[in-house]
Amino acid sequence: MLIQNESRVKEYLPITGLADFNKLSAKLIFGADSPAIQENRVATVQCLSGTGSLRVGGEFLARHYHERTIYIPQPTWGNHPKVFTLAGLTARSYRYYDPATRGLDFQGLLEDISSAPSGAIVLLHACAHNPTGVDPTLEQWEQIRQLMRSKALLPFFDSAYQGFASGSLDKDAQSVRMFVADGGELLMAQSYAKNMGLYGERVGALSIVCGSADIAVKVESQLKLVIRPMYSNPPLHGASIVATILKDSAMFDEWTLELKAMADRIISMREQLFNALKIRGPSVSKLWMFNLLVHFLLIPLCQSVDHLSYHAETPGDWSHIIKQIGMFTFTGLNSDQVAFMRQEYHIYMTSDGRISMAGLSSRTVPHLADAIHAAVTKLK
Ligand code: IK2
Repeated sequence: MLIQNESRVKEYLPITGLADFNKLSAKLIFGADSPAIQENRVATVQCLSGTGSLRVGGEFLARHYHERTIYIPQPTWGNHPKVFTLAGLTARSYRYYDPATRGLDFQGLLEDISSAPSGAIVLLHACAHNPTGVDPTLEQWEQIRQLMRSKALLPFFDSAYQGFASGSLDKDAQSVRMFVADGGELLMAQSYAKNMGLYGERVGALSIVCGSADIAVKVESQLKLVIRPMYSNPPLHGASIVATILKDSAMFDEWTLELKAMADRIISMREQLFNALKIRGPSVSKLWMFNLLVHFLLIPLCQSVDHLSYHAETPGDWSHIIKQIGMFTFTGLNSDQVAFMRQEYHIYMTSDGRISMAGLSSRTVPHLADAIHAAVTKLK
């Protein structure tokens, strides 16, 4: 549609980007009925994807906010500390992931956030935490919200995966909307890289929810002063794609269906990998033949075959693979095991053991399960 529209031009956008895109992006994350939007308390600027939104938000805070420390989860996306430090903030970490349970270290998180100085900034992954795939429950989010508001801590949400965690755009925005509903201030960095597949278009948005419409106007004006010397104005094409889709109800519906299909496929990959690890031992084709043999020959002979251990489970508890959320699984493999898998199986992942579930297919799951099985049995 965009290419065929001959009236389209390639003029510069305003410093704050495409107005329609900004409005629709705020609506997408905060909800159509968001009180903050209705009261004009949101200043939104189009930025260079999620990274650019974090950087502009970081520089704005370093210039104008009274507290320059930002608390980021441990672990987090590797770029976070660099983005915020170069923006002029001091990055500290709060406990997030518990390697023992491969789940959330909720107690550690609450303790660390409680001991942050009043007014400090806290970076929160809105959903599908990268790299762990571990998200707080809604009840835990509520506790985090209460604690942060009671200490006047400033939430800075990073939403790089809206729609990818549950398959529902609204569900994946619930954490953010809880904080907006209490009327307090927050920053929000949005990326369309993953959920619209617009990686290279570099399209995202920074929204600052303010205390009043008057403050939002001033904040927007100051954001322009951050952006103008940084990159002057943002790129046009990606934002036009997003605005076109968000504006058109038929295209929007089609997009949400595709998102759901993507999220469901990722969930199915998690189940397939988990099941493959449970039955690992002989290779899948051999196992399949073995299963046939067991079912057709041995079962009639031996009714207690269910108790026979005819296939070896991969050692360890792998239930985190199906419990974790979103695109990434934090496997719990150590760096030696990761190196072994690279060397022996040509499987490539970050050295912290993170794999992208989106990169897996039914065809490649058995190879990965073989490699994990070999790695954890050979290298403890
Ligand atoms: N924030 C988080 C939490 C992200 O995961 C990302 C994207 N990461 O990309 C995959 C990887 O390198 O691990 C971003 C922000 C920023 O993404 P972008 O600038 O592409 O929108």
